[in-house]
Amino acid sequence: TSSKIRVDLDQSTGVAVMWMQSPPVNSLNMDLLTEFNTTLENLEMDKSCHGVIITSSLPRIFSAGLDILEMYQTSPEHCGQFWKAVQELWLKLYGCNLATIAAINGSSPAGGCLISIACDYRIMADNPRYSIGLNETLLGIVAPYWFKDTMANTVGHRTTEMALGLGLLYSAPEALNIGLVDKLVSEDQVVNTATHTMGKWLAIDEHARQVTKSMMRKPTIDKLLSNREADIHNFVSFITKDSVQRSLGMYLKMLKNRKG
Ligand code: CO8
Repeated sequence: TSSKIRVDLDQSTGVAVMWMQSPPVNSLNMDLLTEFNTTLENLEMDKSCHGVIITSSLPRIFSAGLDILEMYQTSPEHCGQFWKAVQELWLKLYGCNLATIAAINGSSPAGGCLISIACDYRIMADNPRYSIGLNETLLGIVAPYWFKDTMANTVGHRTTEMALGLGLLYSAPEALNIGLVDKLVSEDQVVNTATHTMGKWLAIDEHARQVTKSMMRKPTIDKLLSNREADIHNFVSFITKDSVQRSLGMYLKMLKNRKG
């Protein structure tokens, strides 16, 4: 099977770029999740790598989030394995020892937003047609507490309450306004700017940076670590409900009908 992530590691700067390249929309299916996790793990173990930039090689889309087809009309066993891989991605990325920057060069709903807010810094293309947010309620599903915690750690409690309650997708300028992203640049400058910005993070003493990051994030990570099995169980029993399956089916139909 062909690779869903391309990695460019610049040995002279210690900066790796992970390009998600899974058409049509970089939806996070089992294959992409698994490759994402092993790629990040390998980079973290590579002594020559100090920072990673996560971006998309597809035009207009960073990631469409979790692949709905992995949780629609599949077995409970499959849903459980899928969810474990999603947990793994978040645990690895939110707790990553490397400096991490999301170079958001397109739309980034739900799981795409989760990847972004799990990074240390976010740069987005300044196109108002691109949006980002945790829109789970629009699908009739509920973002788990660790999605919510990561969002609240980024934009605060009240903004998160409204964003999740209404399933808001923010345009790039709106996302900058609420601090969901840190910087907007023109589309063709997103990865360049990320590379430049990475220099600032790598100029900080590495141990001091890592301990500080861990201090900020460890309580949120430990909450899931001490509760992984229960979280998988909750997900599986929720997602396999008839009513939830119907909502997902309607949402998929809506996505297809949206086309001209
Ligand atoms: N999963 C599966 N298939 C998808 C997804 C997805 N997330 N997103 C798009 N597709 C499919 C479309 O159905 C379409 O299929 P087809 O070609 O067969 O009709 C194809 O990909 C291309 O999509 P579009 O035609 O819509 O492409 P556009 O370029 O017009 O739009 C967007 C791209 C903006 C990404 C748009 O596709 C979109 O909005 N997608 C849905 C995004 C979304 O809402 N994702 C939420 C996923 S749920 C999640 O990530 C967190 C779940 C937490 C679980 C908690 C449960 C307890």
